[in-house]
Amino acid sequence: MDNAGHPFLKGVIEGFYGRPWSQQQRLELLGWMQALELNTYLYCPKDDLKHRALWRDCYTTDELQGLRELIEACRDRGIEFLYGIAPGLTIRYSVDGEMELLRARFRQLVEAGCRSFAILFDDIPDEMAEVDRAAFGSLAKAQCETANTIFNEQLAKRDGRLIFCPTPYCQRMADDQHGGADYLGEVGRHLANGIDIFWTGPEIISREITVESLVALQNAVRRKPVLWDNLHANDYDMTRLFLGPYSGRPLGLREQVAGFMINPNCEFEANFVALKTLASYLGATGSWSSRDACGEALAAWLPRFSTVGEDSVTLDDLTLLCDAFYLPHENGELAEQLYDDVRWIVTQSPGDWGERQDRLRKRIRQVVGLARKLTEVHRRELFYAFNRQVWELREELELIEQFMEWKRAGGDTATKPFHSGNYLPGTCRGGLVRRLQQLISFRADGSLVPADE
Ligand code: GDL
Repeated sequence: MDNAGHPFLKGVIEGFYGRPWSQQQRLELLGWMQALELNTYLYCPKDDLKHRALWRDCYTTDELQGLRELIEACRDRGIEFLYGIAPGLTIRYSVDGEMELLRARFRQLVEAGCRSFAILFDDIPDEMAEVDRAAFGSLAKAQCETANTIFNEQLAKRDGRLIFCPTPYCQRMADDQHGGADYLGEVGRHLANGIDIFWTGPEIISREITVESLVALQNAVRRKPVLWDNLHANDYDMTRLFLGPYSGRPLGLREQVAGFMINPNCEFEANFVALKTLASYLGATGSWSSRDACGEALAAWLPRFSTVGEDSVTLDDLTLLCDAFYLPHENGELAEQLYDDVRWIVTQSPGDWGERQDRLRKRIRQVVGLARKLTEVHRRELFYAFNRQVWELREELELIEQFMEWKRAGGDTATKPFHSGNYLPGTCRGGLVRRLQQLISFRADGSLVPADE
């Protein structure tokens, strides 16, 4: 096992689909990272055309200037800047001209001051052109040789780092033999020792990552992987937002990897808790609680929510916001309680509501108040980051509140249906996607349920 004595990577990947962060947001990110002692930033926004679709073209002088500014800003803050390129959609591995174009791009970035890189072969078709198969035998070998050539020619002598993202980058893909039989074994054998590899865990979005799973992986790839952690990524479902803490990774995992890099929410401002709790996890000694770390992160985040109005966002408001948009597989405590109360009130008769009705009413009013306060936040990007989701939550809760009052006043859906003026057919909850979702849904175990079942 060899990770070539490189420093342990702790940081952020700008690696999601969708609108990349702005330059100003990136500079802000670097400030947060420096304060949190996170040491690595990887630039690889999927929808920067030159990162993937136009990987063959060099950057223009203007574009390069933006990257140069980031490289310098990283250097000033003691952060390693990594530039990521993803040629896998269209590259012909065996064609000399292709290698030349790749070399030119690396050279351009090296000249701009970048010394570390990532070459990404994720999310590409699981197939190879015949010429490539004839030349290399397998996709893994073609990709490894491409990475080795660049590394040996341009990076090794500069003490530059290269991270390789395999085509099967999680255990489920490897088990499905995505990328070919024994892809990871081939990577272990062919990828140069000094090159690192990315891994997202058992799944693309891994709820938990165990020490044992990584020991098995290390045996295949013959090095410790760098975690590409998608726990907070929301590009696959933009109706959601993940404001909860880093979690589901035991402290012992830190010895089994060469670094932790998170690829978080597309909305830059939504990532403060993710970053701060990652830093807290990485610095923890003895025991560590993700919920406690979350509380600390929210307290540190609160001043960012100053408003133009008299009414300020409170820590309890922020906890409610965070709990309502927590993690992919988990709601926060307050959201779980709110959900239980709503379920009870919707399904039981008012005589059995007990103390739940007051608690729920208070929470609904709090969400309505929070939605209003957020519209008054000075930092507009912060407000825009949540507006869509908070708006939707408020709408649903106000509907529930109306339904609750109607039920309490003796309303009975069996005799006289409830109507809300805000929910006219075809407006809220309308559109093709919602209708498709009603035709096909999923059980809790992930199995599919067609509408007529
Ligand atoms: C992926 C993509 C990543 C995306 C994430 C979440 C990797 C290595 N690649 O598969 O760009 O943001 O899922 O949708 O994770």
